[in-house]
Amino acid sequence: MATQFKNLSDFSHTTIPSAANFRFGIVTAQWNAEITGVLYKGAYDLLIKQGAAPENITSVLVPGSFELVSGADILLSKHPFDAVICLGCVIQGETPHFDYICNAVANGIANVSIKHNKPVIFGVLTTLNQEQSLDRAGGKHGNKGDEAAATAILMADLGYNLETK
Ligand code: RBF
Repeated sequence: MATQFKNLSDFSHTTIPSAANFRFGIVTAQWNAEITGVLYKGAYDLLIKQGAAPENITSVLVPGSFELVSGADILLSKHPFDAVICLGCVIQGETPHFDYICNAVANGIANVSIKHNKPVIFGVLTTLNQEQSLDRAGGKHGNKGDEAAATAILMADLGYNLETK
């Protein structure tokens, strides 16, 4: 697995800019809530740590990862967020249609991003079992939520820098 040798909360290879000027949406799936709750806390806390104002972060819940796509679409239809973070956890052993869900979510998130011309971040764990998810939700491989928030800030900053040039 790609993250086996990488800690998802280690950003020493890159500089994360200030998030102070940006508005973020966070869409979190309630399926596997004990894991997605940790992803959410990681993402929210990192945005705040990088200077985002709490009133500039809008958080919504959706039932499962499949609904992350429409959740992000609804958010971006209502407000001009600088980036939207989608958080979910799909576990293969418990999901017979694992491949369909993962493909639909990945393609759906990419399509919503293109539709709105805004970064929509794939903060979805797709693992073989619960242990692998726990390892990436504040466990030995860090927190995918941290990584998703860092990516959101980097992408929001990219858009901002291009606009102001
Ligand atoms: N949603 C997830 O976010 N993660 C899962 O691991 C997951 N497993 C599912 C397993 C089954 C058998 C079913 C029926 C749904 C599952 N879902 C899961 C929910 C899915 O993303 C979606 O919310 C529902 O299928 C309703 O469209």
